[in-house]
Amino acid sequence: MNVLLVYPAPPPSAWPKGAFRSRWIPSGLACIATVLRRGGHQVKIHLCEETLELNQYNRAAARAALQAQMREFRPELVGLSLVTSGVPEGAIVAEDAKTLLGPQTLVVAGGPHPTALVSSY
Ligand code: B12
Repeated sequence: MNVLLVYPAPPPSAWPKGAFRSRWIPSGLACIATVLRRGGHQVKIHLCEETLELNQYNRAAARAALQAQMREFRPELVGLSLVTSGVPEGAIVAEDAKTLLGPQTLVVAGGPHPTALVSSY
């Protein structure tokens, strides 16, 4: 199965002192990608912050770049890793996945925000 793992970018307001882009690989998504690859799946990781930087922080251009990757890779499952501040962009990514790839596309959200919500019930 083709799996696209996406780390939506928190908005600039979530960052202290206006510093926006940090250079890091989310270890949670890296763990999941490793397990899936060992299971024989094709996995790509898309870091929205990186795409934003490559597109001079133009959100529309960064969104178009992720849409292009969806059209080319045709993932059957899109996994989102969400901190709370990344939820608004995560909703946009989920909507794009369903619109571009079809309603049968699985969209799964994980990470600190969903974990906190589940454990609060
Ligand atoms: C290390 C860390 C960082 C590092 C990350 C380093 C790295 N390489 O990953 C740095 C310093 C960069 C960082 C930055 C920030 N962090 Co931080 N960070 C942590 C910390 C201490 C550990 C995270 C971690 O690596 N866990 C280990 C990995 C393996 O676990 P994981 O990422 O949670 O992933 C697992 C599950 O969540 C799940 N999962 C994750 N993604 C997905 C996706 C799918 C589809 C599925 C099914 C499952 C799944 O599976 C993974 C494997 O078990 C947590 C606190 C904590 N105890 O979790 C805070 C924490 C995640 N950070 C937090 C915050 C707020 C931030 C910042 C927004 C702070 C800021 N204002 O700058 C930024 C966000 C950066 C960004 N771009 O999003 C909050 C998030 C709170 C919230 N409500 O969402 C936390 C929970 C701390 C807290 N209690 O406040 N952080």
